[in-house]
Amino acid sequence: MASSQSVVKLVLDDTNCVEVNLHGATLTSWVAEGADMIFVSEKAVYDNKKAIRGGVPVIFPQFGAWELGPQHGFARISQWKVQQDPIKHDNGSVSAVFRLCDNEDTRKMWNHKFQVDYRIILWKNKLQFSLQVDNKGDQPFTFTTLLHTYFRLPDVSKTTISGLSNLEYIDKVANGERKTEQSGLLTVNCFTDRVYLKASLPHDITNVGGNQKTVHVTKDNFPDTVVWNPWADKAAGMSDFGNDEYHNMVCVEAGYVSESASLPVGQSFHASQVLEVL
Ligand code: TA6
Repeated sequence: MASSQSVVKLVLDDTNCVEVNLHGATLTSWVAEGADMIFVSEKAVYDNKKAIRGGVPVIFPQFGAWELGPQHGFARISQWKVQQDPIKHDNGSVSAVFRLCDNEDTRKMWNHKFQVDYRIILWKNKLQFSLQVDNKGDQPFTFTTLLHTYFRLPDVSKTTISGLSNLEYIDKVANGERKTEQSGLLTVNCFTDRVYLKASLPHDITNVGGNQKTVHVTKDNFPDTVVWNPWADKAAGMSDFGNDEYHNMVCVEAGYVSESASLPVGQSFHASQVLEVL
């Protein structure tokens, strides 16, 4: 990691801690009971320009291709500020808040005044991400947003993902064809890029991290769940991703992406996800 990187650490104890890089407010490590649950590519670039390949990039104000700016918007490649330094609480958690506001660069792409506050709360074996978007301007605006979580896996072929059965999904590998999930538990075994709609049930992701735990994912106001693994061919074409790293990750992403969120002047949008090690 380049020395110019600013990294904030949230430490509960020596086996439960988190690291957040202010470039994109990208959480790059979540150690739960001594095991890192989050994947970051060994080829990730830390130049304060490119999105960090892995961790939990914050996608805002656009998920996917964007005619006004970079793919997945500008939040994950912006320098965020620490709004609240890590604080230990009596309830056994430690939290920090990161903030991104509009600036000259963002307004050139997307001419709206906004404030995004991103609170990360670490408990023993549990991690909460809360996003608040405030419209600070004099015009309403719409956006899509997502937490692009990369889970670290010993072996993707041994991981199942629940909570997707019978859901309609947009299959971006099949030109956006709409399909229905037939499997009760999804195991990724090929290039996978799907936006599951109305994904309101929790997801249990099995065999995560070095100690092969199950991570229970719950969401509030993130109606969609994206599942992505580049698999071999796409991995080989990514300079910041190892050719074989697709075996050791899957993205299960809490998002508000299939429809845009509308935010009137002076109003706030809230969404959150909780990851719990069972
Ligand atoms: O979340 C899945 C996805 O939208 C895929 O289509 C793929 O593009 C992935 O994000 C990674 O995007 P990136 O811009 O980080 O290479």
